[in-house]
Amino acid sequence: MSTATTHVLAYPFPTSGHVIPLLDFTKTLVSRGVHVTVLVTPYNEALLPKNYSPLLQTLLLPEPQFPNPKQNRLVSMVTFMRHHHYPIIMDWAQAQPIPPAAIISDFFLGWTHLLARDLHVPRVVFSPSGAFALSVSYSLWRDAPQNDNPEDPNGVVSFPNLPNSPFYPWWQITHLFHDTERGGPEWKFHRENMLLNIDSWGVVINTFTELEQVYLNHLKKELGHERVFAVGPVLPIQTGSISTKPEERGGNSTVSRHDIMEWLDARDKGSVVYVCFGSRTFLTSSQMEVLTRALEISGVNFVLSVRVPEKGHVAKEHGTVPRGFSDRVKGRGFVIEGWAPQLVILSHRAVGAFVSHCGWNSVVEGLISGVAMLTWPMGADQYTNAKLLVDELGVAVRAAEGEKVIPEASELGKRIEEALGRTKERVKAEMLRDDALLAIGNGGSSQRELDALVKLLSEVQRVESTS
Ligand code: AWU
Repeated sequence: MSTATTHVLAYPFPTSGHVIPLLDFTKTLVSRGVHVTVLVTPYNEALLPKNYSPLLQTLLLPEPQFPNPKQNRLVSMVTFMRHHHYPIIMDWAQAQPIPPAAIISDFFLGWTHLLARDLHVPRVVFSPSGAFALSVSYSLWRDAPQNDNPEDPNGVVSFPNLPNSPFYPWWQITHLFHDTERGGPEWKFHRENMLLNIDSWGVVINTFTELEQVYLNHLKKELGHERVFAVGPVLPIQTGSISTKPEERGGNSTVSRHDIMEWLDARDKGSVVYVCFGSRTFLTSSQMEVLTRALEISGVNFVLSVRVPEKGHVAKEHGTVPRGFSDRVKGRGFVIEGWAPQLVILSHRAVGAFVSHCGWNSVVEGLISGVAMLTWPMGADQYTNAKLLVDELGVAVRAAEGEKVIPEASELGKRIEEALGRTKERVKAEMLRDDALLAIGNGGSSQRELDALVKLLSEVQRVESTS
């Protein structure tokens, strides 16, 4: 199958948790001879490796602006992209000697389904979240279930049409659904984008069949077609191990690789707990207080990575590492205030457990590392991801939930310490790691799904070029 002429557009939503997996996925397409033009903004252009391949090109688009500070930031960004990027992409695509055969775009950019229709090519949704979370999101925005008691944050929202009929207290539903006035312009904008995702030609998900079979089957049934491709984990992995090349995936680390590797090398296998809450979460003061006390009480070796506001960005109220904490844990605690080389840390033999907010990239990275996981979801799809890990897969233990369900520091410290033991969760996590490595190995399920997608896209290209 000739893929050399297959040309696709890859259009990430410009935040780390969405750009990182789509760029990694783009590289797997290029490795199959597909020509990819990545639509980048100046912010995420820096995340692209330089001179990666002649098959990997970029089209630079204007950085989203936020003219109306009162407007929901995500709505503002997507609105800007739709109004300012759409015409540029249209003109550029129509001027190409080999027009793109498809647009692969983040699920926050549902409007690209309309752009693809104008270009007479299929639009493929790229989901940086898993199949369970995508199933919940599609059902939430399509069916718009009511909280049975809107005034009560603990009112239950259930999803009876999904496998295992999940249900959530209202406060765990993505804030995009209930922070914007139901039926108001922002709510409708999100809903329209999500409904356009459902109408799109196909969907690529950073997951693997053995991990989310029931939800992948559910999506195929709901969407009425088989074009649901589980191609993950889409990490920069060499066969059998996670890439530890110095390339700083997702951003420049605040600490040198040498320092963190030297610190980890000096510790026993599986003796370190890694703690990180993704690229967007700021802990509140009370969360930081309980977490740092728990790490002190637990007595474990740990690497704690916490976000600090970027220069010039005033973050909402956030917790800071308590004064004297680093001194009190000297010798067993390594604190990173900024950006950690997460993949490098997780793949180190010394790391045995991972306290995570359950952002989907962190979930996938934790699973491929075979570490026991402790869940502390904070928002977005993370409560669903934690439900999958704890209740359905049994590879994780609940540490806490957002700001509402936080154990005493002594109890949290106990859970952290126990996670380093030979727990049943760890045994299952190691089995799932093996499944993940098989999935992306030669002949694995994710390789087969990716081959099927590339074949379909090359056939679309042929039809397109002869029509
Ligand atoms: P991750 O998905 O773990 O978390 P967020 O950044 O919060 O991602 C969606 O994107 C998630 O499903 C959502 O829940 C939403 C968001 N990283 C790193 O290398 N160093 C750091 O210090 C911190 C993060 C990397 C990490 C991962 C990514 C974070 C898809 O939360 O390895 O790849 O940044 O993504």
